Order: sequence, then structure tokens, then C-alpha cells
Amino acid sequence: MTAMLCACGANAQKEEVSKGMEENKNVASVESELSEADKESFASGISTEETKEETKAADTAEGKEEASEFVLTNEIEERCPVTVTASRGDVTYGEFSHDTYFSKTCGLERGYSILLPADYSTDKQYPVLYLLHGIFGDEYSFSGDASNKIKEIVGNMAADGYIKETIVVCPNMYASSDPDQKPGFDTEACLPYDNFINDLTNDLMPYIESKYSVLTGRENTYLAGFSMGGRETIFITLKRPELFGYVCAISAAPGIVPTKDKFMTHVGQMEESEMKFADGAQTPNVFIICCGTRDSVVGEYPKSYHEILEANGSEHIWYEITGADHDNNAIKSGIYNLFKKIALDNMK
Ligand code: FER
Repeated sequence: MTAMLCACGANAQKEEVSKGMEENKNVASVESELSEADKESFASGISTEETKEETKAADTAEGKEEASEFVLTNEIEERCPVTVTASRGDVTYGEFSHDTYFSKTCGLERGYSILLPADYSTDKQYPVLYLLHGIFGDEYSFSGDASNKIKEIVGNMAADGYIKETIVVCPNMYASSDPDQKPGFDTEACLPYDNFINDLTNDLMPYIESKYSVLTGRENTYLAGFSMGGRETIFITLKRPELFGYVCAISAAPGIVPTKDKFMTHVGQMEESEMKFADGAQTPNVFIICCGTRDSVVGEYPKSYHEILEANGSEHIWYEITGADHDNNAIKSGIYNLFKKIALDNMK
């Protein structure tokens, strides 16, 4: 941990920030200490470049070397195989582009990034993954970070025929009607994230389905998110389980149920007793919740979501990624396992 934090200025600053929080500094002062680099690491994960050495050491010590080969089984794998994230000469990958849509929810034109398959054609129809960023992020958080390997994972698995060519939509999850409102660690500043369910289901999804050549319906509509995006992924899935057949919440942030962590007091989106699928609801075919064992930002919160859902009888898959922090190792793992489950179901 220390090695990683010292390896880069932004992360060293983060160490200071968390020290400050342990000393019970007030939240406003913590937030003002967050640099733009810190905010970026919340949005799309702590850079794994700095963590490589340390993670490798942890992996080796705990016998968790990355598998090099992809084998289609029903097993969850903690690490995405290196062959699945590799940039291959025989595969042409899609590229992210950016566009806007009008959100009735926010009364604003809002941006999104979209990864279309390289040979996207209106002669074909594609499933869609909606992929939600972390706090302080925006629609560029995933598209601007090549080390999450989204393009490669989707491109390689499709090129090898395991999954259909898939469109990935990365929205801006901060659904505020005030263009000047900014996210932060307080209730008011987090409300636009909780409002994203309305923007997604009433504005963005209908827009994507009308503008692009997509396969609709829950079997072809996937939802995944990291951290704050993981929290909203769980929230949206519980509220609208009929819309998404395949779901993965990676390193989900606190605040679905009331709690207090080192960043803020969360009033909660629901009570623990309400954190479940409605009786008789059509639930996702696959609902994964996962987190790194060394997550320095959300800690044990994802595990607590698993425990609450389990106690409330709501079906899901829970697993941990040994040695991963709040980082792209967790993101790659979650996305990979989601597509692996989709690949298996495709064969049925
Ligand atoms: C919190 C802890 C973590 C929180 C949000 C996060 C809103 C999100 C982190 C991320 O998105 O990376 O208490 O409160």
C-alpha cells in the first residue's frame, strides 16, 4: 500500500487526505484537499500502473497469478486472463466517440460516450452495456482510461465468438438539472446520482434504442458500474429489475442503506429491510457484486450489500478479487466475469 501511495504524487496526496480523515477533520476540508488527480481516481479507479508491482507481489504470495488462457466455464475468475485484455493484431477494436442527447429529466442536453464495434452496421443489431462511472466522474471516465481494457475485453470476446458484438454506452451519471451543480461528499451533492435512474430509463435508453441499431429487451440490455456507479447499478437493478438481464456492480460505494463512513453520513436510498427485489419481480439472469480485498475507498461496503441481499433472499453472485484495490484490476475482473456469464448463456 505504502509503495503505491508513494509512487505517484496524486496518490501520495491521497494518503494525506485519508490521514486527515482519520483525525476526524471535517468533510468540507477533506473535499477541498482532493486534487483533480484524486477525483479522477475515484471516477475510474486508482491507476493500476503504480499498483502493478505491489499487486503482483500480493498475487504471487496468495497464489493468484492471472490466468493466461480464456476457458469458457461457469466459474467466476478473480482475474481477467491476460489473453482477454491483450491487444491483438488479428482483431479490429471499436473506438469510443462522444455525442449528446436531450434529457427531459434534467431539462438539459447531456453527453455520453459510446463504444461501437469497429464494423458497426445498421444491417446488424447489437446488445448494449450501460457502464456507470465513479464519483467525480463523467462520460469520459472509462473512455479516457485505456488501462481498463474495456475495448479489448469486449472486442476479443466478440472476435472469438463468445459474445455478440456489443455496444458500450458510458453516460454522465450526474443527473442534475443545474449545470453548475458539482458532486461531493454530502447528501445534497449526491442526489443527482440517485436521480440517474430516471434519466437512464426515461431518456438515455429510449434515445440509444432509437438512434442505434440495438437489440432491445432485458436479455440484450446489460448494466454495470464502478464504485458510485456500482452503488447506482445496485439501486437501479433493485428498482427496475425487469429492464436488465445481466448486471455487475464493481466496488460499490456506501449509501444505499443508512451508514456513516470516513467521507460522510449517508441517509440511505432505502432501509436494509427494503434492499431486495420486489416479491414476484422478474430478476436479472446474472447479478454480480464484487470488490477487491484491498479496496482502500469502499472497504467492506460491497460485502455488506451482499450480506443484506442474502439475508433478504435476493439472488446474486458475490466474489472478491484478491489483492485488488479500488482500481482497474477490479473493473477488468467484473466486466470480464459479466461477459463470461453472458457467453455461457449465449450457448444455451
Ligand atoms: C463514499 C465513499 C466512496 C461515497 C462515495 C464513494 C458518496 C465513491 C467512490 C467512488 O466513486 O470512487 O462515502 O459517498
